[in-house]
Amino acid sequence: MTEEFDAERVAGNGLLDRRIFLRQGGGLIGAVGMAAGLAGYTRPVHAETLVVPDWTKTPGAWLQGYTQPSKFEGKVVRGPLPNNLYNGIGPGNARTPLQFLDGMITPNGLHYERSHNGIPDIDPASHHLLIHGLVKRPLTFTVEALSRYPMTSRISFVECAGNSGGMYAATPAEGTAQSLHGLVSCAEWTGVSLAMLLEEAGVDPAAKWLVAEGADAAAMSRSVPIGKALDDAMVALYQNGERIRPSNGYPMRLLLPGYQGNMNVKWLRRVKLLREPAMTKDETSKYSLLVKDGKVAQFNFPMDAKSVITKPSPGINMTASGLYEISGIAWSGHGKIAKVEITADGGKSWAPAALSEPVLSKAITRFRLPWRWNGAPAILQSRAIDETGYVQPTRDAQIAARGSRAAYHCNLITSWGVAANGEVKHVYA
Ligand SMILES: Nc1nc2c(c(=O)[nH]1)N[C@H]1C(S)=C(S)[C@@H](COP(=O)(O)O)O[C@H]1N2
Ligand SMILES: [Mo]
Repeated sequence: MTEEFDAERVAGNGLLDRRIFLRQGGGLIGAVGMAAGLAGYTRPVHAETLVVPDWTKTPGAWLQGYTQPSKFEGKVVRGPLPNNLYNGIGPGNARTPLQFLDGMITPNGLHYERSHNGIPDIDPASHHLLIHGLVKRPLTFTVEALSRYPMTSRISFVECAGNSGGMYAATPAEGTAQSLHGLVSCAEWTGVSLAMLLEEAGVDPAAKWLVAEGADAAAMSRSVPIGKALDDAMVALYQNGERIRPSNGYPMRLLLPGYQGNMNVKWLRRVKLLREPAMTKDETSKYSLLVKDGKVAQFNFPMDAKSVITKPSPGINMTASGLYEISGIAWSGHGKIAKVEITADGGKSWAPAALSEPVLSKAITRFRLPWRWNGAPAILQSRAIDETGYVQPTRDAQIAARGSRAAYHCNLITSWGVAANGEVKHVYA
């Protein structure tokens, strides 16, 4: 072993060195893998006859035009869905089942959704995007016209500013990673750079803001600083390679990487360039961060760094003591995730997790760390640090800074309590 570390004791209560998973350097794996007892993942079984199952004995099912997940994955659905108060129309949200997913990408059918007044049934042949206001040439684009422009792709998370709001509550809300944190998802978005379209329209130097408006019955509208619009904003047409789902903005949405989900206007129909922010209903009555003295931080757009452990987590319980992989997701609206640290002793000692490649700016990053659970109660937490050096705050620090009436932009550290019987619950540590 060339490097000096104690694989068994990177941090308290059984956290192991992240490097025991590295594929490179077989020597290290050999030595440390043995030392750490990687064999502990599986239990030896008595030799068993290899049976030939029924599905091997007959030809399988016929082809489908658009495939569906296995019928055995029926629990992997968005939810909990709200009561259907208005006969299936109107406002609602659906959360991503984070605890059942792995990797960094959210499948399209499981992308979270927040729709303020239902999903419009838009015929792409009759949809137009208008760019007007302080421009030299107002322009309208059909879907077909936009589809002829050069496309760019980027993997980006979208997160509702109301996500994790329940973590501000005085007592720990019962829930899962999904119900507590499921208003975040990550997809590869493909579309036309907004800067390119604005350049074609000719931006008047007096334009400092734009207001983006959706074609839904909520007429969702948000003001965006011109700097963001000319930086990495996109009129997205595709989501993970296929046309955007109706629930996520078909046939086009505004993508503002790292900014409040609400500003990523779905069913985009209008971009108007302005001198001042429009002060729309959606940016004045909601989505603002309360600060301690009862004032409001106006126009704080990026979502700060956050992380959550998805495995184990409520509903994804531990079984027998032994070796496990702790895994979860981290993201920051300010850039790349630089580091994720994990504690298994309620914050006394921390170990750095391995970050799965690719680690991309303003995208979900998957982290992993081996843990030898000794079967005793434990408190697991993760904390994300982004490339600006920002550290995800503790619950006490965030509440102290914002007061008890805060509702939005909650990114405090989540604690999962593991009981001796393996059950995992949301706790305050
Ligand atoms: N036109 C329109 N755009 C919208 C909304 C809406 O109701 N109408 N909801 C917003 C909110 S509050 C969020 S969090 C995100 C959700 O995006 P998603 O449903 O694709 O996850 O879209 C935003 N864009
Ligand atoms: Mo939202």
